[in-house]
Amino acid sequence: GVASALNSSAYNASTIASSIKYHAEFTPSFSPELFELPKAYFATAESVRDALIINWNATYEYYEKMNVKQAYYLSMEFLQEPDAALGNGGLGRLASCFLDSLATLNYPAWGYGLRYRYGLFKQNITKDGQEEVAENWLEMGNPWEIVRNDVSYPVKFYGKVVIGSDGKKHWIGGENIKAVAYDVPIPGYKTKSTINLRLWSTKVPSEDFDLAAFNAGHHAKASEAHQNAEKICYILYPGDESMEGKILRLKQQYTLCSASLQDIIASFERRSGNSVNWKEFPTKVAVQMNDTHPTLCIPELMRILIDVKGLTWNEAWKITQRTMAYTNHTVLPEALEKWSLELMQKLLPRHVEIIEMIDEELINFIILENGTEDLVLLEKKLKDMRILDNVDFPESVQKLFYKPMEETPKETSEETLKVTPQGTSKEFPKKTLKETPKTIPIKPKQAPLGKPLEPSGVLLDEKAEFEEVEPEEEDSEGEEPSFWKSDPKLPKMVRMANLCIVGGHGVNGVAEIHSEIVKQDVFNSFYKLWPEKFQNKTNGVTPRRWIRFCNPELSSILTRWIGTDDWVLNTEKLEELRKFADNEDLHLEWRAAKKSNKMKVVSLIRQRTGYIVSPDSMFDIQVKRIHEYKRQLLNILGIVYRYKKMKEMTAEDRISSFVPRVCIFGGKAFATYVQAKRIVKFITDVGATINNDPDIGDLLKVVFVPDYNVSVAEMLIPASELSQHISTAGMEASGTSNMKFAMNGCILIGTLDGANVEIREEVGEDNFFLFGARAHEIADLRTERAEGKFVPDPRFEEVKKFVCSGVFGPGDYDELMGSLEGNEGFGRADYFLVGKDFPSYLECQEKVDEAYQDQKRWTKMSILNTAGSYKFSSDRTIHEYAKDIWDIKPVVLP
Ligand code: 26R
Repeated sequence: GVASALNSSAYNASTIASSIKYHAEFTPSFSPELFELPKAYFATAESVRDALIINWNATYEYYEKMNVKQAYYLSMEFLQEPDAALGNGGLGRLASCFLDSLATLNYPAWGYGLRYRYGLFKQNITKDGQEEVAENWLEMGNPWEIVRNDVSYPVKFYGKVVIGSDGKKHWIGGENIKAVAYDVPIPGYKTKSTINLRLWSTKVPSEDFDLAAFNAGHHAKASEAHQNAEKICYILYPGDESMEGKILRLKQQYTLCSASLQDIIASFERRSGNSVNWKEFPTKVAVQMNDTHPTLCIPELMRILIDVKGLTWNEAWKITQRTMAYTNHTVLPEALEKWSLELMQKLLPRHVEIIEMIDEELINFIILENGTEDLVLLEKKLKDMRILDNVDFPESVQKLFYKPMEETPKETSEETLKVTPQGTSKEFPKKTLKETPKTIPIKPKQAPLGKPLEPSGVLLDEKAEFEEVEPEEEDSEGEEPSFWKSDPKLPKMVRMANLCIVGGHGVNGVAEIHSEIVKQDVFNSFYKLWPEKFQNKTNGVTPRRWIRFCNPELSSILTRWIGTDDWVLNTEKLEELRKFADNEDLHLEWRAAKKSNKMKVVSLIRQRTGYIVSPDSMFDIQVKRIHEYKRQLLNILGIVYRYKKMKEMTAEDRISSFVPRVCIFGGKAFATYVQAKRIVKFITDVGATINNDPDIGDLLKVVFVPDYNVSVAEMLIPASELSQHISTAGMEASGTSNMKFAMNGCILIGTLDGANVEIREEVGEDNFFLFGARAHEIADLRTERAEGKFVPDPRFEEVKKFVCSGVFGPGDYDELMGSLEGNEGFGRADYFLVGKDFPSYLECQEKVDEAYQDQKRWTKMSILNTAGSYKFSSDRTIHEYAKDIWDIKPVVLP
């Protein structure tokens, strides 16, 4: 009854009310006596969900019927609030913005992820800094999801590979679980199109319960399998210091890949009817891997196509490459995923065979492309590009370099190159070397497995060969292990990004400067080999959530001045504000809206921290994950410097020299990232001192808002006047909050990093506070520091000394301040160049104060930020992915 009421296009107060009443009564999450807020929320959400299901079904049926090409966005994180914090930060929130744009723009697309039992931890701030508490988002149930008990797939781990009677390889799993689908409908804005976010939850296959053990009283043993299956979806990013933790993470990644691909393939087969043509798979399916976390899709698709569907290696390889594409979201070396080959071999033995084969083909291809003329270069290429790291080269490849004397070198290397019979696909085209490979001095007895080549390509002499070459503990630098022999002391690894680049047709960075770094630096060897694979897709954010929903007051101003609310869909319309940038009526309205948003944050801060701040101060905000490269330390040291200067002045001078500011921080530190947690503690200590200093009053407040998440962002961003995006140049892939801030009329202070570069171009350089070293200068600056040639600005020395003097309490800041020294003993020697950028940061902050003192000028800058932000709608980004990577077209429901 409810469904049919909602099915009619007549949504009116009475059908909506009766639906809510229905759910309050018959969807039994709460006891019947009371009708309080949580119950009202659930009943309302469920009634909205009913309406969404109707559109979801219509969308699904239509796509199936039209059999159009679909894009599938695979992500370990999706970050939506208030309910589902299934993510960390930028990457997960981006995925959610993309779903909003995909639905709104009528693209046939689905998201796939995992349904973690606990989202990212809740952050408490105590006197010791950050404390993590489990975030039990499913405790009361999730009114938005629909469990599909009939949509489940087996996922297996461990076991072994056997050759079947059909002569084919088969993987017999040692541990079996099943992944069950939970669907979250994602409605588009002003369209019927409602797409799906399918989240997998893991369970034990039903037949696996050990009834006998349970009845015999071995209860723990009987439920072991359940626990084992269910723990895969317990939490996002389980600690991976232990072996257990590593296995769990790999199981998570494989579960996402395997279940999603089985689902995608089932849909393809269903849509193909009786005539499944696997060659058409890439014309119906595009899979986007959100960073490397879903990389196992590549060997998994290969495995299914070859072992289950009976395709040849070459057929499967072409299909896989044309289907998959990869987005890179970070260039930090420690965040580039590597997995232990040994671990992967145990957990996924067949996948490792496939990865080894891909690696071997890649090696052969690199040798063909480069020739063997320049062995030093070849060595560098192979080292850079191989998927397997620290793994012996296949014997066939070693033969290419070491030819036993008896074997006369051939005119061409045809023979030697026929190492992999599969190496004939177009994607690894087989080439005949034009020239005879360089003749290499040969050791008759000890050829392939003997002494390594030196970088020059010449064999070590006899003496060295038989000498004890056990490297001494202290100075082993001299004896680098050969590039084609593994070093037994180091683990063998699988480099996931390399596999993604090789196994897909597209690789993209997330801002122009980042994509350039990907091409010219991090993956340069691949770029030289396959320039056509590399693209840029500058990130975007959805204007529905990040303007229209979170900032209703600004939204109504925009609609009134632009003359239509069309800007919610067509953000280019925001540009029309430029004409009114000097209009005093607009200025009045603009400032009033900002003030009203600030008032809400005054309450939020009071409620969450107890601090009372003035809405007349400038709201200066830095919210993002706490990370050294994001340089919250630079910000807080700037504040400390400002505080010190204030203390040195008379009250009168203080008031005339400084603009009153509320400096707001927010963000979570990864639970095991010690230095990041020290930064959190330091910020709160500085706040405790300054906020209680009667000399300072409202001139300066420092607030750390605990548990920063999407909901908090929705309040802070509309209230912001200045926001800080101050990473060491070259390190922030894009940033996405910078876009949200600009849209909401906030002025940015930042380095030329990530999307800042493009934001500054769009809003105009007069409307952006720029400082700091440029990306191309960083390497030399680091060398300079390491060599002790850097002369720090006296203000930097002054501020560190002040911190260490104990003004901020008895906290131990040695490690924190020490990390900023160039001295030996403190490992990274100010790796993030806080000291280098400190003076230009201070000078830039002076310009900020000056600009703010002229409110007319500031308001104009603010308007021009909103007006210039239209490029950063995720609608623009999604159109680009659809056209350049996925080759999909909008499909509007009838
Ligand atoms: C598994 C582990 C290695 C891991 C590393 C890094 C897990 C998660 C991450 C998160 C990274 C990839 C991330 O969130 N990157 C951010 O992506 C945003 C969206 O593209 C960018 O805006 C932001 O600059 C970047 O840091």
